[in-house]
Amino acid sequence: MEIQLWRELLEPYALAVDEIVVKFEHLIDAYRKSGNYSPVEQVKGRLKSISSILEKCQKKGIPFEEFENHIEDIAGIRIICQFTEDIYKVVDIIKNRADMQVKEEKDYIENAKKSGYRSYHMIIQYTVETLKGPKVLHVEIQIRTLAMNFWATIEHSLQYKYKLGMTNESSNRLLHDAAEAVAKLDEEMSQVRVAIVE
Ligand code: 0O2
Repeated sequence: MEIQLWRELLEPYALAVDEIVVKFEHLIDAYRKSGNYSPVEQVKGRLKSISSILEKCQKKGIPFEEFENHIEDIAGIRIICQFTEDIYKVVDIIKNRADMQVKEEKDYIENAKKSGYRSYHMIIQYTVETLKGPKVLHVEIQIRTLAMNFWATIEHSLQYKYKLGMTNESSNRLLHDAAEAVAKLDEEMSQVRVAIVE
């Protein structure tokens, strides 16, 4: 596929990422200006790179021209919260929004992945206005605490090395143990919060 065509196809996803990030930034602002605690600490967005899309198509046996129908994380939003309980508040906020329709949810906090990965994932349908009219697309929202993000960021960079054969069973076990320590830390921070609030 021509690079120009890729750019045109990905443009609506870039728009969705920009719009959703701005919306959550304004939500953080609205909470703070009203003197309330914001369950959203930070929001980040990213557009999947063409090489990652191609890699995913190849891995899943998806014909390149059908990538839009099968890859649901071309537009990705990451919401970072302070406490685990904030994650579920953010989930409710998203479910109650008129501009985001939840299509799928995965609770990797209740059911952590084998690697130890914890986060709450949502696939939403979101409409952007393009020159050709409205376009409904899928956006993946990952919601996690600062601590979960700390673990996932480091594990992700080690996974890159893993592809090069640098991690093994024992390092995977260490990573899993670290994930459990992170889960315990989140739990303890929630207890500290309750103690202080009370
Ligand atoms: P990137 O570079 O973050 O975009 P699929 O999304 O279809 O491949 P699945 O299993 O349905 O597969 O998706 P899942 O596991 O719900 O979510 C995939 C995304 O979650 C990954 O995207 C990661 O961002 C994140 N993720 C899932 N498991 C792990 C893990 O063990 N460690 C870390 N650090 N992140 C994880 P991509 O496309 O793999 O990568």
